[in-house]
Amino acid sequence: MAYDPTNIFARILRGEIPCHKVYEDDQTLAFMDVMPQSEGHTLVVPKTPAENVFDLPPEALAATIRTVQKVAQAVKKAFDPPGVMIAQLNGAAAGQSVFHLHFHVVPRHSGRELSLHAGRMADPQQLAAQAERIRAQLG
Ligand code: DGP
Repeated sequence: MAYDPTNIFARILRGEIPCHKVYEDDQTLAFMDVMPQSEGHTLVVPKTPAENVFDLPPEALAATIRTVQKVAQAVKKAFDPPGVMIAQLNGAAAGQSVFHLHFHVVPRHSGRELSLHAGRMADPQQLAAQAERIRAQLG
C-alpha cells in the first residue's frame, strides 16, 4: 500500500492539527497518545514518511529508536511505573490503525489492565499536564 500523506500523524508533523508535544529533533517527534492505554502513554514518530517498519530507511529507524529510548527514560522518571512497554504495529492485521510508523511507550503496572487500544479519548487537560511532566524530565 502506498504511503497516504493525509494520515493523522503526517498532518500532526505538518502542524495541520495539534498535539501534546513532549520532544522534537530534526528526525523525530514525540507526543501524547490521545487514546492512552495508561497514564503517560506517548508516541514516537519519524519525520520521514513511512507506513511501517519495513518502509523506513535504517538510519531514520535508528534515529527513531534513539528518541524512543530517550522518551521512555523520561516517561519512567515522570510516572515511576514498575514497567514500560514499547510496542510497534505493522499492518491492520497486527492492529495498526494509523499508517505512519510509530512506537508506543506505555507505562505498565502489575495487575493493572491496559485500557482498550485506541479506545477512548482522554481529557486534553490531563494530556497537557502529562506532557509537561515528561518534558520536565527531558530537560
Ligand atoms: P496503532 O493502532 O498502533 O496504529 O496506534 C495508533 C494510536 O494513535 C492509537 O493508540 C490512538 C492514537 N491516535 C489516533 N488518532 C490520534 C490523534 O489524532 N492524535 C494523537 N496524538 N494520537 C492519536
